[in-house]
Amino acid sequence: MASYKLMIKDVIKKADVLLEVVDARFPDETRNSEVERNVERSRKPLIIVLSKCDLVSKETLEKSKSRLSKIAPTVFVSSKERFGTTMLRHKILEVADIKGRDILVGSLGYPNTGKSSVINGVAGKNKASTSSISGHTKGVQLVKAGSRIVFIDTPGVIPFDENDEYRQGLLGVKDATHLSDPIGVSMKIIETICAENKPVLEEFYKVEIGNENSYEILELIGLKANFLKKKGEVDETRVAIKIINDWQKGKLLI
Ligand SMILES: Nc1nc2c(ncn2[C@@H]2O[C@H](COP(=O)(O)OP(=O)(O)OP(=O)(O)O)[C@@H](O)[C@H]2O)c(=O)[nH]1
Ligand SMILES: [Mg+2]
Repeated sequence: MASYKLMIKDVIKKADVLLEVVDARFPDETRNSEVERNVERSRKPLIIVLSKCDLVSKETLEKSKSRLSKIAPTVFVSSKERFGTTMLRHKILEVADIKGRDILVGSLGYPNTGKSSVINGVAGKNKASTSSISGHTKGVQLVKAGSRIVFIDTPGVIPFDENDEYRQGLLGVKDATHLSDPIGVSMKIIETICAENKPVLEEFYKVEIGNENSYEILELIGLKANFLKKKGEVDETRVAIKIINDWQKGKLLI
């Protein structure tokens, strides 16, 4: 799969400014060091966009922002709540040193991170097509966003490792029914939420969490929801699928 590397290089070559769109719920998992290295080599300005910030608490967001700001200017955006898009526009105009023509802004990132939605947020109109199904944007397309800015919308160009189920589950690239290990993925979701904002789990599933590990928490949630098998033990797969669905639908805010 060398074509995606060529596409990334081509977009970096054409653009004046690059956006790396990462999911604010797990910025580290959705950053890509190869993309960042390529942009650095090009000496073009990079802006990290923490997308879907409506799904994350202000505290978590500020922490991520100050951490990522050491790498590149970081802006958080919620296309859903129309938040941060003006800031992003200003940031683009600030970092680009282009006069007398439109600024070309390339948007890069994993599938489903919200690249097209971010572009629409800045453009103010639904010019870039979006979908909850990943891999929605097919070819590279140009989107004019008001005066002075033209975006290059790209498909989720970074391929996942075949074995990278966790990332695919967390990102909603594969839904629960297509994951081979839904229990493992749901445990990863539980771990992520526990590390960031445990009360969210407790309130949403009406459970009390002490020192339990992620598997034990899964069982607690199953017991509370009464997801039991015939012999009375917890139906872990059914609980796991529910947790993954809740997470992918954005019901569990962290
Ligand atoms: N809650 C929330 N959901 C969002 C936000 N932005 C995008 N989404 C959702 O995330 C999903 C993917 O959005 P897209 O903009 O199509 O993502 P993309 O990165 O362009 O995806 P591909 O083109 O498939 O790689 C859609 O279901 C959007 O509704 C946001 O700010 N908040
Ligand atoms: Mg897209």
